Amino acid sequence: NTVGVVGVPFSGGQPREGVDLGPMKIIEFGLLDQMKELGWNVEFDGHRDYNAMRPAQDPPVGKLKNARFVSAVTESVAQSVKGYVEKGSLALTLGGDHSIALGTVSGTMAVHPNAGLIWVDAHADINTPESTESGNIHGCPISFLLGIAGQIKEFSWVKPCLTPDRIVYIGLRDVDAGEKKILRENGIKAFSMHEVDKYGIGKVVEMAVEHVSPGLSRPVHLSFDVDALDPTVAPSTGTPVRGGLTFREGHYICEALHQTGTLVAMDLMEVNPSLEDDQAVYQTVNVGCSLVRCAMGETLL
Ligand code: DIR
Ligand code: MN
Ligand code: MN
Ligand code: MN
Repeated sequence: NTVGVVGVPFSGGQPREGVDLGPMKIIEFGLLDQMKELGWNVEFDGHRDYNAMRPAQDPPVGKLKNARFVSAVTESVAQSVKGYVEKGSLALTLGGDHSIALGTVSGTMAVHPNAGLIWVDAHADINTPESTESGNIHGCPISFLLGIAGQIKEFSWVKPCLTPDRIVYIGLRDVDAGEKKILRENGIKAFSMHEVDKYGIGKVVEMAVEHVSPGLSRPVHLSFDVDALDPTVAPSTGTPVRGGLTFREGHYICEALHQTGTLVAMDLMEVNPSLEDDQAVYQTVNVGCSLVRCAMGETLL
């Protein structure tokens, strides 16, 4: 088993500096060796320098901030992820902000056009260029992937590659009014924290998997925003929201997805080592690595 690690030190999808340092911190913490200890062959081509891709001028495109920069970086990420997935490796992308998933999911879908997407997040990240209040593209990747973002020429490389029946959310609790309307109108399945409380995480994951990969018939891409976890568990992230997943609930999701044998790609996003104190950063990086290990087969017994 081979894992291809894509480190994406990029923060242009949101305004807070430092989330670009996430991949370096996670690798420094020892994730590559930890994966080797689990029996994986690890390919890592080093941290990219995306600064060379920053355009000299990047004025807002409608409300969207840094559109050209986000587009260039995510197009490159899509190629990297596609490369790993097409040779049968697990593509593991370390962010960076969640706009990067525009690239990772595009890369997976280029190889497995029918793959399911499990999006674990406090936020729905499904704003359109019209509905976004912040203009931050990390709140928008799903709308582009679904092809409901309209034609934005700066993102002409993005092919709609996702259908509303192949995405499911777990952990939502901070969804904009415009996003709620989009979720409703498209009939998108979502397990908010309310459903996690109601059914328990075991049942939620079972239902989520069955939704995007009925009878385990489709490969699965897991996109994990660390802010899905409660801020007491993962404090060092740009947009923490209280009332999140417990340590065990987050890990259970990863363990259970590993057990399905369907995982072809995973994203770990929004770890920001420049927020909060050293202890909070350590805790967040530590839990991030631990989630990845569980998705790669680490077990309690
Ligand atoms: C908000 C926040 N819905 C936005 N989104 C965040 O900016 O569109 N996503 N924080 O991770
Ligand atoms: Mn997100
Ligand atoms: Mn989020
Ligand atoms: Mn928010």
